[in-house]
Amino acid sequence: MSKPLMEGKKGLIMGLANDKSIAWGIAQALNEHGAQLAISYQNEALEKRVKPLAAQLDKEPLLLQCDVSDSASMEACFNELAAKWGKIDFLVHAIAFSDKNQLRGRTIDTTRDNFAMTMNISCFSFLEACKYASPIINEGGAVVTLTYMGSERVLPNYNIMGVAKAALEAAVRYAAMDMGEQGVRVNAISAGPVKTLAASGIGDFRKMLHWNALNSALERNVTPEEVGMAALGLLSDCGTCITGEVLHVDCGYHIQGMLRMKNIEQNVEVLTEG
Ligand code: NAD
Ligand code: 0WE
Repeated sequence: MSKPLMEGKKGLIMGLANDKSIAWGIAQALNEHGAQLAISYQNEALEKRVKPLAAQLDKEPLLLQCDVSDSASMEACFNELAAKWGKIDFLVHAIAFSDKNQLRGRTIDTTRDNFAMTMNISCFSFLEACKYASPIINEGGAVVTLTYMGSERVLPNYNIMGVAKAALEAAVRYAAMDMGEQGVRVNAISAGPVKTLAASGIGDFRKMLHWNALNSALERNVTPEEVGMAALGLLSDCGTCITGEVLHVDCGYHIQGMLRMKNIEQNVEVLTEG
């Protein structure tokens, strides 16, 4: 391999839950390229899952607890990061949450409380993380967050999450202007569907994966490792003039204008089974 892309770079990954997490795919790609990682996890229950993953990295990571619904927890996390490391070079935000019971039915039935909570955790937390990262991130640094095509088009059951992701993508553009003044880039990756904890219990998710594979340009789904490689590109010096961008990492699903008839006809049974 030529020179590792992240040698000498340090940064924080927020949103690691388990080995299926997109954040883990990103952590592995950055680790392989020499990055030193800090990892934040939501609560003690997840600490148990995160520790054995942390042990698999080449450089021992700094583990921090951070519940993004609580500004004090967020501030404490960044204070500890600043105290231990001083400066960082990158930030990864891979966090979203909404009430599961409202990830079905009609979006217009979303409650005021769940609207606020969903926007708070899935969008505001990104802005607040950028705010706390701003004084400690080096010039030439970069931020990446994760979004989904449900921000641009209506997908069944994604509901208020789609609204929150549209806000997140706008937040990426505003944060890119703010942080551009300090030479820091801010981008989003719009990933295709991946079977993670955040996708578990979603009705018909298996069928959705199948549908995406049949209709994407590459006729398959993305892996967390591939999302990790794209994040590596955006966070490393491969991406030095890319900012404010939403990069689709979805095997080309988003360009599709009409379903692939041959594939649908051959898969009617699996797509319609109960
Ligand atoms: P995941 O369940 O592995 O990760 C979601 C993370 O959000 C978890 O680590 C969870 O602890 C964290 N989180 C939720 N509430 C939090 C809080 N209050 N404080 C701190 N952390 C909190 O699932 P994932 O699919 O890897 O999700 C990561 C990101 O990728 C999310 O933004 C999601 O919207 C996005 N995304 C996922 C898919 C997919 O199909 N899985 C596709 C596109 C984008
Ligand atoms: O952004 C996401 C996950 C969003 C999510 C999922 C959950 C499930 C568990 C947010 N909050 C919760 N809350 C829970 O309690 N994705 C892009 C994955 C995803 O979720 C969907 C999808 C896709 C794709 C929900 C409905 C339809 C499609």
